[in-house]
Amino acid sequence: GHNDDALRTGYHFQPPKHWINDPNGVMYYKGVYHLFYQYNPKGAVWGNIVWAHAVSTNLVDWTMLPPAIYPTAPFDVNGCWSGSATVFPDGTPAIMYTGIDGQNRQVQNIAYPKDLSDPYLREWTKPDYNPVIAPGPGVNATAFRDPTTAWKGPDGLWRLVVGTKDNHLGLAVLYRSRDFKRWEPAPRALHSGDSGMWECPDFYPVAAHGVATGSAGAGESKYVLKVSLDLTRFEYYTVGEYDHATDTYAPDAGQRDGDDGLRYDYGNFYASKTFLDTAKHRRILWGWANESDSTADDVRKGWAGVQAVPRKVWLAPDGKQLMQWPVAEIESLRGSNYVNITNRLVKGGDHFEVTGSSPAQADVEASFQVMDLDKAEPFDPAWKAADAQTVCAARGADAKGGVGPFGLWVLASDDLKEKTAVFFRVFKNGEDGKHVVLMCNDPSTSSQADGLYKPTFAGFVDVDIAQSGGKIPLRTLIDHSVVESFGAHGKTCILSRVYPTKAVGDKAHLYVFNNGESDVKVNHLHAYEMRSANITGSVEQST
Ligand code: DQQ
Repeated sequence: GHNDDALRTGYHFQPPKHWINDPNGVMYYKGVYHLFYQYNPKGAVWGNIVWAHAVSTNLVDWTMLPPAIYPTAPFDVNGCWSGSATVFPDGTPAIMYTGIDGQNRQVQNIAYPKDLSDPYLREWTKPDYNPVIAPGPGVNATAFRDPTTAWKGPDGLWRLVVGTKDNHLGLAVLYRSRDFKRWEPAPRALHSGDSGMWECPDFYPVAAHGVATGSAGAGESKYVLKVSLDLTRFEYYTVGEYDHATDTYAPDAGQRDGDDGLRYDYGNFYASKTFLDTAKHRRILWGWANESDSTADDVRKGWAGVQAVPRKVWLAPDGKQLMQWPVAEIESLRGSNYVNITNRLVKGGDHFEVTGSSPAQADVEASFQVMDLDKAEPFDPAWKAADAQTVCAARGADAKGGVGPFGLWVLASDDLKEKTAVFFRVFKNGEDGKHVVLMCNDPSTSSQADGLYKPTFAGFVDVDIAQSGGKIPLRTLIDHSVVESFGAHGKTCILSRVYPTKAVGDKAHLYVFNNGESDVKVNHLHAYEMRSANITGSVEQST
């Protein structure tokens, strides 16, 4: 039989059944975190899209609520697609979302809470003056969607961005408003790029020190623009400057733009959205992880899609990339069942099992140390950022190397026929003598089931491993069918969906492996069993 229920997540957000995709309208309002998300109330495939709703006081435990926004009017009769929340200076929120209207045009609508005294903001009202932004002349009405959170400029006007395309040119088009009701297109797009339709744009000031105020005046002079590329189904971001005079954004010099650029996550992570947590002065990122089994599997399972754990995001000290880390609240789920390993050497070609925790639902933090960096193989200077995946796919976790592959086998069966490898590989650049670190996720042996999509995922890790004495840290969140990893304190992240048939529940094992020539020392490894999040309430609309 199938292990469908055993593959459901214990602490990654998912509703009891049916299809979910993009996180929407994420916000913090009067002590409550809100997560809305794209949801099909009728099945485990995309369709009939509404905004389902869940609330939490700790970003870990959730109360499920009935859909907050669903088709009711000509301006959204064919679907309520993605959008964002804006919290006004007086503390009250509004939602902007894309409605699919009676002519199947994509239009932007506004919704307000019906009752501000309801702490959960269960019901939302759509004013009759919707849509507030319709596709104007020259705008592709079937590619005009996903409004961002709005921000107020120095001139007092509100601004927001909508994703669109003009042939192959992806665009983040800007609209401005004095009253949040009448919106005018700006003469120029905020930014554009030759990468096809830009879905789910996100634009925000970013804090260098990890204390976000959301105000560009408060030392957050750098901005981040993220877009989700419909063509590749990957997301890219740049760090740059926002010129208020021209209302345009430009990536900093040296930032790779387009599909060779930086990604929040080099794995299965899409349609993400951030919000400012004014309670804890941090910016939090939500992203959707699709299934990588077949549609038939999803229909049989009755569910599809999860949200990645909410991640804190901030600017790396060098200002060149973002850092991400699971919100600290997730650690409250760490159980008493816990393993601690220190200073254990793993010789080239060896592996050992980490016993004593429950590794199907776990949080593993480790620091590895390469003992002989001189064993690093030469790095081909022609390899670009986009090639990390090609390199890791060509030289998977079982291919012997000089330094690495070393790391974890997670969700492994006792005979090791099933295992997902999360690992590092270190090369040496002949030109400048610098080491190049790759982080990879190889699910090619994750399951003995057929019909699964098992791509190798990989990204470069921008660290000086020689400077750190050969050390590289890794954190991996394991949750039955989710493997979500953070390399080098959150410089490189990879989420992967896997569907073991044997390495399930208490049959799952955790190993450390080293298939490189150089020995590797596990400086420390903490493996915590994770309790399940407390999920209450119901997504069902009461009748
Ligand atoms: N999903 C939504 C769209 C968005 C896409 C529809 C991204 O609004 O562009 O469910 O996954």
